[in-house]
Amino acid sequence: MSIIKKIQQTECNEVTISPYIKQVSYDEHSLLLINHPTCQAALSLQGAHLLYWQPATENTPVVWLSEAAVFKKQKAVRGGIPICWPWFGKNGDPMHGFARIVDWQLVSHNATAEGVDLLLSLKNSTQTEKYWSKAFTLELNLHLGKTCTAELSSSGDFEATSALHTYFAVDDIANVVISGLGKEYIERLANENKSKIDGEMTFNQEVDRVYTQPENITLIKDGTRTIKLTHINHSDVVTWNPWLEKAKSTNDLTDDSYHHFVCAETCRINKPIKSNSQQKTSYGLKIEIIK
Ligand code: TA6
Repeated sequence: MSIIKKIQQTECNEVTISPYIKQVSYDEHSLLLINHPTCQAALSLQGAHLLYWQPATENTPVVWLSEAAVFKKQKAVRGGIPICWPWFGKNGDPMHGFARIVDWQLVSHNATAEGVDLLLSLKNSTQTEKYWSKAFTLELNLHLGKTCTAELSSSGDFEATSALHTYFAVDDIANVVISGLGKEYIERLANENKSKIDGEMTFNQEVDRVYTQPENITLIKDGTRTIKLTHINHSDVVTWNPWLEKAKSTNDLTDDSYHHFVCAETCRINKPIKSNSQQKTSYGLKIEIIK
Protein backbone atom coordinates (compact mmCIF):
# COMPACT_ATOMS: atom_id res chain seq x y z
CA MET A 1 0.00 0.00 0.00
CA SER A 2 1.34 3.49 -0.88
CA ILE A 3 2.25 5.86 1.93
CA ILE A 4 -0.54 8.22 0.80
CA LYS A 5 -3.10 5.41 1.10
CA LYS A 6 -1.70 4.54 4.57
CA ILE A 7 -2.08 8.20 5.61
CA GLN A 8 -5.60 8.47 4.17
CA GLN A 9 -6.70 5.31 6.01
CA THR A 10 -5.27 6.32 9.40
CA GLU A 11 -7.92 6.59 12.12
CA CYS A 12 -5.56 7.11 15.08
CA ASN A 13 -6.85 9.90 17.38
CA GLU A 14 -9.20 11.01 14.58
CA VAL A 15 -10.94 14.36 15.11
CA THR A 16 -13.33 15.85 12.54
CA ILE A 17 -12.44 19.53 12.04
CA SER A 18 -14.90 20.17 9.21
CA PRO A 19 -16.72 18.18 6.49
CA TYR A 20 -13.46 18.41 4.46
CA ILE A 21 -10.76 18.26 7.16
CA LYS A 22 -9.94 15.64 9.76
CA GLN A 23 -7.02 15.56 12.16
CA VAL A 24 -5.24 12.26 12.84
CA SER A 25 -2.04 11.04 14.44
CA TYR A 26 0.44 9.37 12.12
CA ASP A 27 3.48 7.99 13.95
CA GLU A 28 4.83 11.02 15.89
CA HIS A 29 3.11 13.66 13.74
CA SER A 30 -0.33 15.24 13.86
CA LEU A 31 -1.79 15.52 10.34
CA LEU A 32 -4.68 17.35 8.72
CA LEU A 33 -6.26 15.23 5.96
CA ILE A 34 -8.07 17.24 3.30
CA ASN A 35 -10.76 15.51 1.26
CA HIS A 36 -12.62 18.01 -0.96
CA PRO A 37 -14.38 17.56 -4.33
CA THR A 38 -11.54 19.57 -5.95
CA CYS A 39 -8.56 17.80 -4.39
CA GLN A 40 -7.04 15.51 -1.77
CA ALA A 41 -4.11 16.63 0.37
CA ALA A 42 -2.46 16.20 3.74
CA LEU A 43 -0.46 18.54 5.95
CA SER A 44 1.64 17.91 9.04
CA LEU A 45 1.26 20.46 11.83
CA GLN A 46 4.99 19.97 12.31
CA GLY A 47 6.41 22.54 9.94
CA ALA A 48 2.97 23.43 8.51
CA HIS A 49 4.29 20.94 5.99
CA LEU A 50 2.05 20.20 3.03
CA LEU A 51 2.82 16.51 2.42
CA TYR A 52 1.04 15.91 -0.87
CA TRP A 53 -1.60 17.54 -3.09
CA GLN A 54 -3.60 15.76 -5.78
CA PRO A 55 -6.23 17.74 -7.70
CA ALA A 56 -9.30 15.72 -8.65
CA THR A 57 -8.36 16.08 -12.33
CA GLU A 58 -5.12 14.11 -11.79
CA ASN A 59 -4.63 10.34 -11.37
CA THR A 60 -1.41 10.97 -9.40
CA PRO A 61 -0.24 13.59 -6.91
CA VAL A 62 1.34 16.79 -8.21
CA VAL A 63 3.17 17.51 -4.95
CA TRP A 64 5.20 14.35 -4.23
CA LEU A 65 5.77 12.42 -0.98
CA SER A 66 8.56 9.88 -0.51
CA GLU A 67 7.40 6.29 0.02
CA ALA A 68 10.10 6.10 2.70
CA ALA A 69 9.14 9.35 4.46
CA VAL A 70 9.72 9.33 8.22
CA PHE A 71 7.27 10.97 10.64
CA LYS A 72 9.35 11.51 13.77
CA LYS A 73 9.49 14.59 16.00
CA GLN A 74 11.94 17.26 14.87
CA LYS A 75 12.76 15.39 11.63
CA ALA A 76 11.84 17.02 8.34
CA VAL A 77 9.50 14.88 6.23
CA ARG A 78 10.89 13.96 2.78
CA GLY A 79 8.64 15.45 0.13
CA GLY A 80 5.77 17.91 -0.04
CA ILE A 81 6.59 21.60 0.52
CA PRO A 82 9.10 21.90 3.39
CA ILE A 83 9.32 25.49 4.66
CA CYS A 84 13.00 26.32 4.88
CA TRP A 85 13.28 29.33 7.23
CA PRO A 86 14.96 31.46 8.67
CA TRP A 87 17.92 30.22 6.65
CA PHE A 88 18.41 28.21 3.48
CA GLY A 89 20.84 25.30 3.39
CA LYS A 90 23.78 25.26 5.77
CA ASN A 91 23.59 28.98 6.61
CA GLY A 92 22.70 27.86 10.15
CA ASP A 93 21.94 24.76 12.24
CA PRO A 94 19.78 22.75 11.58
CA MET A 95 20.03 22.51 7.79
CA HIS A 96 17.34 24.62 6.09
CA GLY A 97 16.31 26.26 9.38
CA PHE A 98 14.01 25.10 12.19
CA ALA A 99 10.53 26.18 10.89
CA ARG A 100 9.99 22.78 9.22
CA ILE A 101 10.75 20.77 12.39
CA VAL A 102 8.69 22.56 15.05
CA ASP A 103 4.94 22.49 15.67
CA TRP A 104 2.77 25.20 14.10
CA GLN A 105 -0.79 26.12 15.13
CA LEU A 106 -3.86 25.89 12.91
CA VAL A 107 -5.36 29.40 13.24
CA SER A 108 -8.33 29.10 10.88
CA HIS A 109 -9.84 27.04 8.09
CA ASN A 110 -12.53 27.71 5.52
CA ALA A 111 -14.06 25.77 2.64
CA THR A 112 -15.76 26.98 -0.53
CA ALA A 113 -16.72 25.23 -3.77
CA GLU A 114 -13.20 26.14 -4.98
CA GLY A 115 -11.37 24.33 -2.19
CA VAL A 116 -10.06 24.56 1.37
CA ASP A 117 -8.15 27.51 2.83
CA LEU A 118 -5.91 27.08 5.86
CA LEU A 119 -4.04 29.64 7.97
CA LEU A 120 -1.24 28.32 10.19
CA SER A 121 1.16 30.29 12.36
CA LEU A 122 4.42 29.92 14.26
CA LYS A 123 5.61 32.38 16.87
CA ASN A 124 8.91 32.44 18.76
CA SER A 125 8.81 30.24 21.85
CA THR A 126 11.06 28.12 24.05
CA GLN A 127 11.08 25.51 21.25
CA THR A 128 12.39 28.07 18.72
CA GLU A 129 14.72 29.97 21.02
CA LYS A 130 16.91 26.85 21.15
CA TYR A 131 17.75 27.64 17.52
CA TRP A 132 17.33 31.43 17.12
CA SER A 133 16.98 34.25 19.64
CA LYS A 134 14.78 36.52 17.50
CA ALA A 135 11.13 37.37 18.19
CA PHE A 136 9.03 36.61 15.10
CA THR A 137 5.63 35.63 13.75
CA LEU A 138 5.36 33.39 10.71
CA GLU A 139 2.08 32.77 8.91
CA LEU A 140 1.32 30.31 6.12
CA ASN A 141 -1.77 30.84 3.99
CA LEU A 142 -2.61 27.72 1.98
CA HIS A 143 -5.28 27.25 -0.66
CA LEU A 144 -5.89 23.63 -1.69
CA GLY A 145 -8.26 23.11 -4.61
CA LYS A 146 -7.81 22.78 -8.41
CA THR A 147 -4.75 24.92 -7.73
CA CYS A 148 -2.40 25.01 -4.76
CA THR A 149 -1.19 28.34 -3.40
CA ALA A 150 1.12 28.94 -0.47
CA GLU A 151 2.05 32.35 0.92
CA LEU A 152 4.61 32.68 3.72
CA SER A 153 4.41 35.95 5.69
CA SER A 154 6.80 36.99 8.41
CA SER A 155 7.02 39.87 10.87
CA GLY A 156 9.65 40.86 13.45
CA ASP A 157 12.98 42.65 13.21
CA PHE A 158 15.30 40.30 11.32
CA GLU A 159 16.70 39.26 7.97
CA ALA A 160 16.07 35.70 6.79
CA THR A 161 16.71 33.49 3.79
CA SER A 162 14.02 31.00 2.91
CA ALA A 163 12.71 28.43 0.44
CA LEU A 164 9.37 26.79 -0.26
CA HIS A 165 11.18 23.56 -1.11
CA THR A 166 8.55 21.90 -3.31
CA TYR A 167 8.92 18.29 -4.46
CA PHE A 168 7.06 17.78 -7.75
CA ALA A 169 5.93 14.31 -8.87
CA VAL A 170 7.12 13.46 -12.39
CA ASP A 171 6.53 10.41 -14.57
CA ASP A 172 10.28 9.92 -15.27
CA ILE A 173 13.08 12.40 -14.53
CA ALA A 174 14.74 11.40 -17.85
CA ASN A 175 11.89 13.14 -19.72
CA VAL A 176 11.71 16.27 -17.54
CA VAL A 177 12.38 19.73 -18.93
CA ILE A 178 12.21 22.70 -16.57
CA SER A 179 12.03 26.12 -18.22
CA GLY A 180 11.81 29.76 -17.14
CA LEU A 181 14.91 29.52 -14.97
CA GLY A 182 16.84 32.45 -16.48
CA LYS A 183 20.50 32.37 -17.49
CA GLU A 184 22.30 33.20 -14.23
CA TYR A 185 22.90 30.47 -11.67
CA ILE A 186 25.13 29.36 -8.81
CA GLU A 187 26.28 25.77 -9.30
CA ARG A 188 26.35 23.82 -6.02
CA LEU A 189 28.01 20.67 -7.33
CA ALA A 190 31.55 19.96 -8.46
CA ASN A 191 30.27 17.90 -11.41
CA GLU A 192 28.04 20.41 -13.20
CA ASN A 193 25.17 19.24 -15.39
CA LYS A 194 25.63 21.87 -18.12
CA SER A 195 22.21 22.70 -19.56
CA LYS A 196 22.07 22.71 -23.37
CA ILE A 197 19.63 25.64 -23.58
CA ASP A 198 19.97 28.73 -21.38
CA GLY A 199 17.15 28.89 -18.85
CA GLU A 200 16.17 25.25 -19.37
CA MET A 201 17.16 22.26 -17.23
CA THR A 202 17.13 18.59 -18.20
CA PHE A 203 18.36 15.74 -15.98
CA ASN A 204 20.84 12.93 -16.51
CA GLN A 205 22.78 13.21 -13.24
CA GLU A 206 22.54 14.87 -9.80
CA VAL A 207 21.49 18.51 -10.07
CA ASP A 208 21.67 21.15 -7.32
CA ARG A 209 21.56 24.71 -8.63
CA VAL A 210 20.40 28.17 -7.50
CA TYR A 211 19.05 30.24 -10.40
CA THR A 212 19.45 33.88 -9.40
CA GLN A 213 17.55 35.68 -12.20
CA PRO A 214 14.55 33.39 -12.71
CA GLU A 215 11.34 34.36 -14.48
CA ASN A 216 8.12 34.59 -12.48
CA ILE A 217 6.88 31.35 -14.01
CA THR A 218 8.66 27.98 -14.02
CA LEU A 219 7.24 25.21 -16.23
CA ILE A 220 7.92 21.57 -15.35
CA LYS A 221 7.17 19.22 -18.25
CA ASP A 222 7.60 15.45 -17.99
CA GLY A 223 6.05 14.31 -21.25
CA THR A 224 2.72 13.44 -19.60
CA ARG A 225 1.68 16.83 -18.12
CA THR A 226 2.88 20.40 -17.61
CA ILE A 227 3.04 21.87 -14.13
CA LYS A 228 2.97 25.68 -13.99
CA LEU A 229 4.73 27.09 -10.92
CA THR A 230 4.12 30.81 -10.45
CA HIS A 231 6.39 32.58 -7.98
CA ILE A 232 5.29 35.66 -6.05
CA ASN A 233 7.91 38.07 -4.67
CA HIS A 234 10.73 35.51 -5.00
CA SER A 235 14.38 36.12 -5.88
CA ASP A 236 15.70 32.67 -6.79
CA VAL A 237 14.63 29.20 -7.97
CA VAL A 238 16.55 26.13 -6.81
CA THR A 239 16.47 22.94 -8.86
CA TRP A 240 17.44 19.68 -7.19
CA ASN A 241 17.46 15.99 -7.96
CA PRO A 242 19.72 13.69 -5.90
CA TRP A 243 20.15 11.05 -8.64
CA LEU A 244 20.99 7.43 -7.77
CA GLU A 245 23.97 7.58 -5.41
CA LYS A 246 22.50 10.28 -3.14
CA ALA A 247 19.07 8.60 -3.22
CA LYS A 248 20.69 5.33 -2.11
CA SER A 249 22.50 7.08 0.73
CA THR A 250 19.40 8.98 1.95
CA ASN A 251 17.37 6.84 4.36
CA ASP A 252 14.01 8.48 3.62
CA LEU A 253 14.34 8.00 -0.15
CA THR A 254 13.94 4.65 -1.93
CA ASP A 255 16.77 3.89 -4.34
CA ASP A 256 14.63 4.43 -7.46
CA SER A 257 12.77 7.50 -6.10
CA TYR A 258 14.95 9.94 -8.01
CA HIS A 259 13.16 8.90 -11.22
CA HIS A 260 9.85 10.22 -9.91
CA PHE A 261 10.40 13.65 -8.39
CA VAL A 262 12.17 16.93 -9.01
CA CYS A 263 12.48 19.91 -6.70
CA ALA A 264 11.81 23.38 -8.10
CA GLU A 265 11.97 25.70 -5.13
CA THR A 266 10.56 29.20 -4.75
CA CYS A 267 13.24 31.02 -2.78
CA ARG A 268 14.42 34.21 -1.13
CA ILE A 269 18.14 33.48 -0.92
CA ASN A 270 20.03 36.18 -2.79
CA LYS A 271 17.42 38.78 -1.83
CA PRO A 272 16.84 37.87 1.84
CA ILE A 273 13.56 38.68 3.55
CA LYS A 274 14.03 41.93 5.46
CA SER A 275 11.24 41.81 7.99
CA ASN A 276 10.18 44.40 10.52
CA SER A 277 7.65 44.55 13.31
CA GLN A 278 5.54 47.22 11.57
CA GLN A 279 4.55 45.20 8.51
CA LYS A 280 4.52 41.64 7.22
CA THR A 281 6.82 40.58 4.39
CA SER A 282 5.43 37.85 2.15
CA TYR A 283 6.45 35.60 -0.71
CA GLY A 284 4.83 32.53 -2.18
CA LEU A 285 3.82 30.25 -5.00
CA LYS A 286 0.93 28.96 -7.04
CA ILE A 287 0.89 25.47 -8.58
CA GLU A 288 -1.48 24.45 -11.37
CA ILE A 289 -1.67 21.87 -14.11
CA ILE A 290 -1.93 23.58 -17.48
CA LYS A 291 -2.05 20.49 -19.69
O1 TA6 B 1 17.45 22.59 -2.08
C1 TA6 B 1 18.43 21.66 -2.45
C2 TA6 B 1 19.08 21.12 -1.18
O2 TA6 B 1 19.74 22.15 -0.48
C3 TA6 B 1 20.04 19.99 -1.57
O3 TA6 B 1 21.38 20.39 -1.40
C4 TA6 B 1 19.63 18.85 -0.64
O4 TA6 B 1 20.35 18.92 0.57
C5 TA6 B 1 18.15 19.13 -0.45
O5 TA6 B 1 18.09 20.56 -0.30
C6 TA6 B 1 17.47 18.39 0.66
O6 TA6 B 1 17.88 18.87 1.90
P1 TA6 B 1 17.27 18.13 3.22
O7 TA6 B 1 17.87 18.84 4.39
O8 TA6 B 1 15.77 18.27 3.17
O9 TA6 B 1 17.68 16.67 3.09
